[in-house]
Amino acid sequence: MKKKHFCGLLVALFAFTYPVSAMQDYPIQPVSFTDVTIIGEFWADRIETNRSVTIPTSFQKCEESGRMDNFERAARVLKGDESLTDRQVRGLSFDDTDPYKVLEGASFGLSVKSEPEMDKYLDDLIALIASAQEADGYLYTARTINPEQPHEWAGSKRWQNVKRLSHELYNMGHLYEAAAAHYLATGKKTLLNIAIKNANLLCNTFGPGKNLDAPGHQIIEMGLVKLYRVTGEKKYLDLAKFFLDTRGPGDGEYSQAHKKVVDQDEAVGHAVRATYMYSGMADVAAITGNTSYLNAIDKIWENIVNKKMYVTGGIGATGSGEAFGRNYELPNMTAYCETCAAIGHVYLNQRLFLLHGQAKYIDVMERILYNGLISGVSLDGQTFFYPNPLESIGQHSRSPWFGCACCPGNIARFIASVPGYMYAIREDNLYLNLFAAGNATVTVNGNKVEIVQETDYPWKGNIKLTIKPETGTVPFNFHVRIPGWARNECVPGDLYSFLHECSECPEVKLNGRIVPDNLIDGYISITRSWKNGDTVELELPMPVRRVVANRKVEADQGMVAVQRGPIMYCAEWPDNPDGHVRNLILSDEQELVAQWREDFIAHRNMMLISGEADAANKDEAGEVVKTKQQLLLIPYYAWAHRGRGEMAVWLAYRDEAVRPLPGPTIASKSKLSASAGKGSLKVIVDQADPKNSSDQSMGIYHWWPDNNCTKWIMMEFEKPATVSGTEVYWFDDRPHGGCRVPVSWRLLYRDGDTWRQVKDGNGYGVERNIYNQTAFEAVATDALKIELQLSERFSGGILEWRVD
Ligand code: FUB
Ligand code: ZN
Repeated sequence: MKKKHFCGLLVALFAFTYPVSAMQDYPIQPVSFTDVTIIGEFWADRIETNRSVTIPTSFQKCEESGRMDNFERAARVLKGDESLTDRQVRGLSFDDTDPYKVLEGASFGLSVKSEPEMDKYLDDLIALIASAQEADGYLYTARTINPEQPHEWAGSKRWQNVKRLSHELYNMGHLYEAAAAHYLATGKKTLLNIAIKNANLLCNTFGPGKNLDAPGHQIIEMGLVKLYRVTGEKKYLDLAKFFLDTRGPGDGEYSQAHKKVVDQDEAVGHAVRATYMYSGMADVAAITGNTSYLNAIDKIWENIVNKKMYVTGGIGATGSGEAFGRNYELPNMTAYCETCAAIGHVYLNQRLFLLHGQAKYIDVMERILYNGLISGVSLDGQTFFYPNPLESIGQHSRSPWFGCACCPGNIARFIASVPGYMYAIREDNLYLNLFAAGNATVTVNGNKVEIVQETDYPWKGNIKLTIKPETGTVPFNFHVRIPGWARNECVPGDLYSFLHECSECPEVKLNGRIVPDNLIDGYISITRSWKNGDTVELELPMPVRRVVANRKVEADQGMVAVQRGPIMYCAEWPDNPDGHVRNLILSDEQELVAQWREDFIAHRNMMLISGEADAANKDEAGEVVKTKQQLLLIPYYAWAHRGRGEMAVWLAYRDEAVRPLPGPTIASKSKLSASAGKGSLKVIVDQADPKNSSDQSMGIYHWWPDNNCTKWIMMEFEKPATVSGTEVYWFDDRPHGGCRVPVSWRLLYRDGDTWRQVKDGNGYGVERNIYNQTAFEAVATDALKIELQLSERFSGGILEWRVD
């Protein structure tokens, strides 16, 4: 296997240790990414691509999209520059966070690799940020540019909307995170001083006896803890705790303000806000010993992992509110699984591991990392996913940037720090959590030890570790994680399981001799005085596994997903005959084989899975016909690199789950067009019957958020036909969504160049949960058109359209 080198540790001038020594913190401490060098192709490629492509292009996007200009205009306003004519606040109230996040990622990069040009770029950017900070520390361009007419979410006065959408504190959370990273990377206090000035303002503004409002979007809590760690100023920690304690009850699930944080036991509301809050609770609990926070986040973790997590590790089932769904509500095509939420989910699991020392958190973290998180950025580092769905009919594609660009910057900062998730230390205990070729320098009980890791993980399950104490022998307990997937445990809990037991067992050898299988908390522990050249070898069998979901997950019933090692697979259109994959049936008997492929998607090497499947198609009579064909599966993270088309993580293996291709009907063979809306029009003629009007599982075509207007959908037949009836299944996602059945509609047919209404049309129903039938006088035509009137307050959409 080809190896690319990631140059680590060239400039480890400032190690990532907290300067304030006697501070209580997580009982287990991660080994800083500055002390871990990855050379293994999988992550080295990601990290290098992030450094050399994602970070510079994200900065460029921030420049092109006016995000830097916002700081510049705010600065000119503060200087009283009368020549500034454009004082209109545009974009989103949290656009400042995008440069902050990329700055954080770039700082992480500077911690391991000297880049004078980037260093200078950051200096200039920091000077720009400083110039936009108000005299008392307030920093929020969405108001400073035009305090009389700030951003519509900002509120007319400072903090007025802080509980809702102003994001004044969210912006600062990201600033503090960037400031800590920049300071630790470069030793410069330029950004840190900006953060401190702002944090002091917050300490004077918020707290008991002052403003009691909770932040509408969390992250300030984590940011304040980082600021506390680098400065030792306890008031920042106290403010973080205050922001947690002042939240709720009675302020809604969206921002987790429905209950006091310590009373929460279910993951609800906006998934990014939620995971940032739970992570902030873990941080404060680690430092203060607050057990009520711990009890709450332990229960919430159980809820996520047992009831609300996708098999890719993604979270957030619904786009409405970018939120967690109900327990077991995990639709695939409409899965939200925001990239930022995957990152927040990693933060939470890492923190729970640092508190509890159990590998089950790393099992979840690994699942997120290799699947639903890195799917958020293309292999060339240039395009991104915001939601990461598990199924597509071609409506999804990556984008180089977004109006709401929270995800690219988050990726940029996260990927740079990945080596920091591999090892951890607690006194004389060294934990090995993630596998990647490279080396790490750890300090166990005051002794420096180098660990060299040789492996082709995640493609091969053999890992060789060579231990090299700097001097003499060093006693410590080496805890080597045995991933759940290698122990027949797909996930901790019962949300997903392997369809079949694997009889091959993992094996650990110390200096060539098998170590007894004394698994504790997911680790095999070896206690000894380690001497130079000691080796630990790990053999993790990696057969292809079939995964099934808990019976309560309706969306996955009768379906199977494929996993090998930590990687989840999917079927994508370019690799399978006719470009259809949602109609495939992967029977239980079918053998699946791992197949190494070099220079494949985006010129990357990867393990594929091949076999055979049945393709299910309906014939003219509507009967399902099955045909054998080749099946090729690719790692889920690598999908959507070759244009739009079908993709599915879950494939049917039982009859009830089969989704045949539509039979040849007038509708299915027609060309469809409509007034501009969202979704794919193909779904409305796919002959998949919706369960009800809010069933989005098969896709919808909708016009949200448009309302109070007329829309149309047109069906142009392959050849003229005589038609006399039609059936329409309307989309309606009441009570929470924004779509309802239309107020009225009519059917037109094409007569030469003219559209005429069908004669004696009766029906025109606008009922929910049924096919609304309309019969009319038979007419020979080559096209039909529905014209519908959306209601005054709501938008609308369509699930299925049949023609008789
Ligand atoms: O509100 C700020 C960010 O924008 C959230 O974290 C994302 O979910 C997106 O809504
Ligand atoms: Zn995001």
